[in-house]
Amino acid sequence: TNATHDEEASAKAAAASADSGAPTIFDKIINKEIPSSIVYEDEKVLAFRDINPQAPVHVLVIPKARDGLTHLGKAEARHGEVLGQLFYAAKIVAEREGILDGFRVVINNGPDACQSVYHLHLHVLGGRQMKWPPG
Ligand code: D5M
Repeated sequence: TNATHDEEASAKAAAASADSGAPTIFDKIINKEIPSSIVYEDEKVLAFRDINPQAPVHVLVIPKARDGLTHLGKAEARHGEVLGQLFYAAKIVAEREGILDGFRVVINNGPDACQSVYHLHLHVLGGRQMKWPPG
């Protein structure tokens, strides 16, 4: 139908613009232009509380320099170091938040995974019993 066709067309348009490399809200957070609740920060990585928490602890870990990493699907060998730094920062966040006994690290990659911000980020979730499979 036309309605289905329109929905598909607009979904494709949204997906196409989604990883365009345009600045995201996270740039403003990195530059402290908008407030965030920072849990951990170093030279390369910033971790702050998700504005729409899905668990008692829900922290986002991002690279300060996106460097092409709109999403994990854009990862190249040269990103290996920062990818490692992100995972290590996730562990520091879990430690600081007291959830080392059980936490989840999630990356939503692309439209089919409902990614909404195209600046790579790890979700660190915990503080409650996690379920499997996730939605
Ligand atoms: O996750 C993107 C996440 O980013 C989503 O859980 C909301 C969060 N978000 C969006 N804007 C903000 C601000 N301003 N502060 C904190 N958290 C924010 P995704 O995996 O792309 O769906």
